[in-house]
Amino acid sequence: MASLGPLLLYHAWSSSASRKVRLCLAEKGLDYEGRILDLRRFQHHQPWYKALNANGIVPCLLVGGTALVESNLINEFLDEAVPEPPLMPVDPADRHEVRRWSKFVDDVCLPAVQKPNWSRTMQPIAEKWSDAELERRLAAIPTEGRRQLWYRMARNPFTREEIDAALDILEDMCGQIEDYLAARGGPWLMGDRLTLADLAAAPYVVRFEEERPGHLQPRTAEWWARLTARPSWTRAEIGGYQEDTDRSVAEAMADPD
Ligand SMILES: N[C@@H](CCC(=O)N[C@@H](CS)C(=O)NCC(=O)O)C(=O)O
Repeated sequence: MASLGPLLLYHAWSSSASRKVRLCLAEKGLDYEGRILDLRRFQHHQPWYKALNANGIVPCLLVGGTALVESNLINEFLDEAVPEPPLMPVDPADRHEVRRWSKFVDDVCLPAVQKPNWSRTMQPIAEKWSDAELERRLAAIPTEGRRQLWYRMARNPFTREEIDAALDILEDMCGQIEDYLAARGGPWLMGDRLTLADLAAAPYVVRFEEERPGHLQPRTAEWWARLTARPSWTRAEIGGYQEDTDRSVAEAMADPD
């Protein structure tokens, strides 16, 4: 196996993007040191972290002295740097398809999953802020999109209808997984090999399963059982959403603000 030198992952246990990278590291059999950031204490908005990830979000993987950001790009980097086992297909059209899945997950499923997730973990904190504290918090957030999200948590939380519509989007993603498994014959999204597309979708399926249990269609349920039975699933330490949020809070406690 190619050696990358020491790896340091800044992440949060319940973060979908972090889970995706932990799955890839596990599939590649790579050891790494983990540093938990407590998103509810805004450790990701501190200047030292924004120097590593200018967007102030997790994950960030330090490889030697280089900070890698964006979970899909980190996973592609890992696949290129550590070729075995390969997690990208050989055929260019199939490689395009894997990237399309990764982009779809990031563009569509991530904003959807934020609605139940943030309502549960961020809203109870943000809604208590005074106007002065809100202004101070927003000033530390580097991107307009996340400023708007935190503002909504503080002053205009997601409605039940918005959360239900977001879960419908995740249900549609699961329907697309079913279609892929049918069209390509499984056992994985792209056919006979596990790829980064399976890893990209997995954190969103786990949240969908928690929010709407028992809704996976037959092929997707089998794919899901297969994926979660892999040693990498255990190694990536993906637990329940609340339990993983609490775990991040407890572990990050040890670190000063
Ligand atoms: N496109 C980014 C998304 C990363 C992301 O949204 N991370 C979330 C956790 S899953 C985060 O840091 N949220 C905290 C915040 O936005 O304040 C990636 O794939 O790395």
